[in-house]
Amino acid sequence: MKGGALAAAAAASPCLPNLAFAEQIKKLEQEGWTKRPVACTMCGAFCGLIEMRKEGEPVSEKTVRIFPNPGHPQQGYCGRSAATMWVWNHPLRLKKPLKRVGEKGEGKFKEITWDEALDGIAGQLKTIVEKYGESSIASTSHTFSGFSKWITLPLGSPNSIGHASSCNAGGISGRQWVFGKGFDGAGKMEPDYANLRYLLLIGRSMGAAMGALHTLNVARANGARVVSIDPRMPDISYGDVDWVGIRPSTDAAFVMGLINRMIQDGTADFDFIQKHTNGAYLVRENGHPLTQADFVAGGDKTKYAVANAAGEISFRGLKKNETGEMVFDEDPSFKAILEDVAPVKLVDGITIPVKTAFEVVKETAAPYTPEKVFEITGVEPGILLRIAKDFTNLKGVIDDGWYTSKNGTDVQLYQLICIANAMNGNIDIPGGLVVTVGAGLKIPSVSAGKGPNGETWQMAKEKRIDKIVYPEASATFKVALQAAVTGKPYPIKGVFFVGTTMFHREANSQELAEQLKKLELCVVQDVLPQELVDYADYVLPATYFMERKEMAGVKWALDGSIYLSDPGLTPPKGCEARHDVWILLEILRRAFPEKAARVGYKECKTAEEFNKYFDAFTNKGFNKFLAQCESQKPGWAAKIKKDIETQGWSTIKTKKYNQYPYHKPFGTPSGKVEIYAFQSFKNEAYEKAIAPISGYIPSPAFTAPKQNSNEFILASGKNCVTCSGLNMFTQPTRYLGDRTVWMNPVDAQRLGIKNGDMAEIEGIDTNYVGQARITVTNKVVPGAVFAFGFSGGNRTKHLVNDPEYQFVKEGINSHWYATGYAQPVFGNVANNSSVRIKKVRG
Ligand SMILES: Nc1nc2c(c(=O)[nH]1)N[C@H]1C(S)=C(S)[C@@H](COP(=O)(O)OP(=O)(O)OC[C@H]3O[C@@H](n4cnc5c(=O)[nH]c(N)nc54)[C@H](O)[C@@H]3O)O[C@H]1N2
Ligand SMILES: Nc1nc2c(c(=O)[nH]1)N[C@H]1C(S)=C(S)[C@@H](COP(=O)(O)OP(=O)(O)OC[C@H]3O[C@@H](n4cnc5c(=O)[nH]c(N)nc54)[C@H](O)[C@@H]3O)O[C@H]1N2
Ligand code: SF4
Ligand SMILES: [Mo]
Repeated sequence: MKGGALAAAAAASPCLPNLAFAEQIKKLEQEGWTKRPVACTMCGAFCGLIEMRKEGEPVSEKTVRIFPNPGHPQQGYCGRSAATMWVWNHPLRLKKPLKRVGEKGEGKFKEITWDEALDGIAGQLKTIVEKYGESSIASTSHTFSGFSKWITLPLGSPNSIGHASSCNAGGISGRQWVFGKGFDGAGKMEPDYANLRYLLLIGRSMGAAMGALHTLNVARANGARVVSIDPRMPDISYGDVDWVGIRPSTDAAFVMGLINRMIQDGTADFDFIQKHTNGAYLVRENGHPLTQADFVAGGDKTKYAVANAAGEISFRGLKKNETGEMVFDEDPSFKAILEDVAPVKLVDGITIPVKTAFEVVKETAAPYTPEKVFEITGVEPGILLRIAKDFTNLKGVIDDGWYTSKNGTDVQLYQLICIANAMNGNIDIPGGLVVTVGAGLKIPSVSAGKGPNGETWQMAKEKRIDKIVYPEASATFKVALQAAVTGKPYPIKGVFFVGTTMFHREANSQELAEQLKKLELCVVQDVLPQELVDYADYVLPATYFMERKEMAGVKWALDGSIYLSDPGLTPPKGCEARHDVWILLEILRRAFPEKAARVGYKECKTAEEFNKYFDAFTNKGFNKFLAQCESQKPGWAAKIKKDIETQGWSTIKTKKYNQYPYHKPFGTPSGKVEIYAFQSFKNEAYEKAIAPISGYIPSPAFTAPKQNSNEFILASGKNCVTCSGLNMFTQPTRYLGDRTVWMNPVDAQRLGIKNGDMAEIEGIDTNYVGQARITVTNKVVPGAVFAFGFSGGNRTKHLVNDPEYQFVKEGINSHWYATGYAQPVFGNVANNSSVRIKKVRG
């Protein structure tokens, strides 16, 4: 396709139809291959794929081919999805239930039958629950459709805890502090990739991340400019993306430098700041906001004070309208000022000096001159000035992140990133940071105290364990593991790990290994023998996404769309893998049949029986959804059904721009975009642990390395092949995966290290020593080293003894060196660390 045609196609649709693939799919169809829609979970992002199958022949990687689903709102696009069939009949695939026979961590198992495994686990579960209560049982997973909750919640334990503290918790929390509850979750707000003009990626590799790369490429074809700020050069930087190297953990100084320039140069969107942020809201000298209650006896503490040039005071807040919706309650004609408010007289007769929230932001940003930013970050002053100019001229957007568990200061960084976006006035406009719409499809499921058929029950009285320690935690599973050792805040005795590697997910591997050894019951459900398996009492072979049906909303797209994933494979011959939810409910039923009944579950012996039970929820949810759509627009239900049948997805709601915060309030206390977080005043502990706005904070997670020595910050991340627990074992990763540690030539020369040398890598804080080959490359900044997160460093023992698969053990796992520091309020964990490096041999 020529440039013009490409641009035209892109303009017509946010999803550029992938013609080359569409043609191949069509050709195979003509040759008699059948077509099925699939939602990919090779990394858990659920991108839209197409599975083509040569019917009548045995299933293999030759008779099943995977393509991106052309036109899908979140089109699949990566090397890992291409490796899908290498997993299905992988030689190391877990085939039968296993019971540990050696010590924990040793990896010695014997094969047992499903009945033996399920009865054995159920017996232990019952004993533990009777002794320590339901809450002593926890479960966790990566996303994988939230299967892990199907044991804990019906059991009555609140401890169904996700993986966020090692993934996107920093981003979620930073966003929560600026946009509030309801806008903080994954996928609730996104950069409008398809309509971008200018995108700053700060610590976001876009290695294929969350299905956004395809849409981003549409914008790039349309001339959008992309800048990557990263200690290492990510693959996206090949071609037209500008890579700016930065010292790890110093990004807040860079963003503050940007905010400072926008204010000093007058290029910030002051009109937006005045009207749609809390910038004009008055605060006392101690930073606390002034409300109507400070000015009027009996005044409302949720109505915030603003002033105009004449020194008059007005109040802004929220109210419910006639239909019960929250709307802004303010005088739109009142011209609130952002600076230089005269002292104000309060209800108690005292006159006090005041500032605006904007002034606090301005003062916090003021020290971050280009020179100061250079000193902290290593980014040249000229580059900062250029980026500030382009960012404001093009009304650019800074990606507000995905993998944001790096340095322990991530919440503050992502808060600043959201603030910089708001000060650029690009919230909820085309090419900005926008609020997505959901499709509204709800599949009945289990939640705390509520079953899929309307059942209700009493949950255990304890609070979710991580919330006790980190009150605003999205999910900090390490608290449950700590409790296995300390018994505090209450004991955890048994854990179900449903599709998660733990060793490649969580910081501080030594601590993790010790915690796992303390569990009385450790059940691991997986597809492949990753390192966690070695610590399990029982290992249970699970089906993976190609072997089950699912319907849900498309996860990370602006429009509200729904998808069907119906790959229709069954596990290969000799593999007794079963659906994760069946495994969990069968264990529950055998231990507590009355609790399994809470979700309407009775014994299902065969996979077919179980699918009937489980698919009924999907059918019920879908039928209800169709009826709702039909009542809104006759004929719509038939169209949706046809879409699903022919393409595997259907778009239900189209994103409308200019809604938040122009007409509808955000979830913050003020309803505005809070460039100064009022939520930090929720209580004194918060105020100490998370300022309403912070500048650069050196990482509290690791000892800073000495400059120009053999000490480095070790950063990690992903790319298109060397990632995710599933992919680690596949042949593409064997040959394309990078299990080396990257080092800048300047540092390598000082240490006498040549490209390919074997080096010893020792944790400064954890003292762990590992070995890896060094790649000497300009693709990493001096003073930092880089290793991919999921490529090697897998220490699994007996189950991986096939010489073909020794490659998974090469290299390091950056978690050997990370301390496991967690932010005190949000509990997001830091995965970066500091290490010492010395050459071992050439
Ligand atoms: N290819 C691939 N794609 C995936 C996944 C996968 O496993 N592989 N997993 C999915 C998941 S779960 C997620 S959360 C998303 C994540 O998608 P992204 O958010 O794009 O995450 P990463 O690819 O890990 O990129 C993180 C980047 O941060 C850089 N970095 C590390 N420390 C610092 C620092 O201190 N400052 C700065 N500026 N940069 C730093 C790393 O070098 C790396 O390039 O991707 C999803 N998609
Ligand atoms: N150093 C470093 N650490 C990181 C990251 C990084 O970039 N660098 N990234 C972080 C991020 S963003 C995340 S999300 C986490 C991810 O960390 P993990 O939660 O470990 O995620 P995955 O690698 O996707 O591992 C999924 C596991 O589930 C198995 N599996 C796949 N499908 C199924 C299924 O259907 N059922 C069952 N039972 N099992 C299944 C796979 O074989 C694999 O072992 O790691 C975090 N940790
Ligand atoms: S980014 Fe790749 S691996 Fe992840 S869901 Fe999408 S297609 Fe699959
Ligand atoms: Mo993630």
